[in-house]
Amino acid sequence: MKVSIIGAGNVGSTCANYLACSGKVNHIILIDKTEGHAEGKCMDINQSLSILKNNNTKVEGCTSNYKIIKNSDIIVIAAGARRTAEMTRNDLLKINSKIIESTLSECLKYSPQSIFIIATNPLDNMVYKALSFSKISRNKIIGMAGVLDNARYITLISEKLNINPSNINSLVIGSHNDNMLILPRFTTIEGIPLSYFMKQKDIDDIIKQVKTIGKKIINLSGRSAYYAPGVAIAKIVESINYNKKTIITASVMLNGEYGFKDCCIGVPILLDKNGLNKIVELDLNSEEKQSFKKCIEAIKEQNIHLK
Ligand code: LAC
Repeated sequence: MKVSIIGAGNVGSTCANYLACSGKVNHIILIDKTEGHAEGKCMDINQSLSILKNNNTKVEGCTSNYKIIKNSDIIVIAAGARRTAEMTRNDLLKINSKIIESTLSECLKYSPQSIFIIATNPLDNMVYKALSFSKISRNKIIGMAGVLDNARYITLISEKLNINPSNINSLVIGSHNDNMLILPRFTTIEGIPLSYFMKQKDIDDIIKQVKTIGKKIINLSGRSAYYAPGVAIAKIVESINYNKKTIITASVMLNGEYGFKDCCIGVPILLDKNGLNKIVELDLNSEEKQSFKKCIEAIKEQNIHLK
């Protein structure tokens, strides 16, 4: 399995490091546009592999020469600018849209058959851009956000109740921003509804925290999150690589599901070795439908600026 990661920033290199150290992938390529950056990160990762006595994994770094990604099974796009104080969301949208375009054109030259995982923000718009620009089939472009948002939700529940997070099953769908839909009625602890363990007031408080925890991490650490985002991407890589047939939440193109089309948004999907196998359509209640529609409208409104 060959996995190429474009963008050796914090998210891309955390993902590469996890995939390498866990021994899940045996050939990893890291590419960055800044001279020497990816090469330096790879030296560091390869030294970890020596400590771990892992001789089966090869990690190679390279500056902007995409030839090295030839025949990758999976390509992760973790390249993109971060919003600075003087930038609007639309400025970021336009800058990152151009980065998705230039990165994808290079990737498609050398590895058109790959499955792509997109991690660049604003996530749902960038997945849409990747699909409309590349015109490749929707099953091959998966946006990572839901795994992260679910992990944040699960972590908060687990901390509040002092229960092992692996017991908790949750569902967070919609857009990867404050509009996201956190669905407590689809949240269970070993099959038992969350409401059995927690008062509505505490559930509401956790929902509020999930929506703002990305900002809290920036405020506390001075950087946007990267450990959990990097591992979340790696989990998607692993699920595809081993054809695990897992249900995860990811941003994919709707084609009539949930009553919408021409929009990428977080929904539960069945993931297999070919990427998106199918979208799981939930029977949302009227309030949830309204919130989902609000997400769709906001994403579509932003998509206009991608053109
Ligand atoms: C976050 C960024 C990584 O949610 O999207 O922290």
